[in-house]
Amino acid sequence: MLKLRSRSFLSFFLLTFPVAVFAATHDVAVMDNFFSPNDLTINVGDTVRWTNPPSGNPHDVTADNFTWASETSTEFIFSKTFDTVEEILYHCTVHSAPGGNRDLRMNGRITVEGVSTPPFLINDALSDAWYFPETTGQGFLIIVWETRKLVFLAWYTYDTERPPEDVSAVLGEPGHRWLTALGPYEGDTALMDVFLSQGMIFDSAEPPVDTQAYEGATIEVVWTNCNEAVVTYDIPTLGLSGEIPVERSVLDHVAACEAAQPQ
Ligand SMILES: [Cu+2]
Repeated sequence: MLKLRSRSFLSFFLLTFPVAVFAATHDVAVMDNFFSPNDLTINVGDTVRWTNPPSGNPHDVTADNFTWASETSTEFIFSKTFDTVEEILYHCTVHSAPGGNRDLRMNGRITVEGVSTPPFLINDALSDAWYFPETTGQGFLIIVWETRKLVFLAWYTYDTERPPEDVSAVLGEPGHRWLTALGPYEGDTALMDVFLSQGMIFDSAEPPVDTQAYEGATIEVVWTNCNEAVVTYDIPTLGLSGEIPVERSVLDHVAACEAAQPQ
């Protein structure tokens, strides 16, 4: 019974701990007559807690611009949360003044820094079928090779206008088009050159494939998370460019992708 309860507690702890680490409390001791530490770098949202111990002499914590202050007392605990990126200078009004040298006098500094979220990292688990729900007739097959740091993309789409009524195809329909793209990636972004394969017939070695790069054509894919990316295409020789927000057709590999992100 006891074991079960400790396990429940452990699960609770593990589930709640990641939330708790985002905002920290930093302690500063109010000494005679200095702050320890007197120079502190914290993240936005963190709290600083100044403690003047019971046996202390009268001190206070006062912003150099006088926008906030603790009581002046022989014993206090004063906490303040900092929600904006800024540098704060403070002092004790009993033993110093604004702008005093903190290494010689009772002055301190807090540097509040922005919390930078780590960038999304492209990984193998993004390999999938991607599409834009408003244009379901086309889609993208994307493959990521992490070891080679390459992304391949096949865009199954259509011509820019419908073929004439009298144009026919044996297999499929004459409006079908597919483009391929290949290129390196870094962080959340893959930048690929666009290729056009042509000249072949169905399941045959002859005539041989003629694969050509579209001159200057690029496709860039930027992922924002494990199920959202923006495909930006630019085919300058045809005057075609645009952005397509895409998502996966199924979500089976989202968990593996999320596991590959930095924590
Ligand atoms: Cu003081």
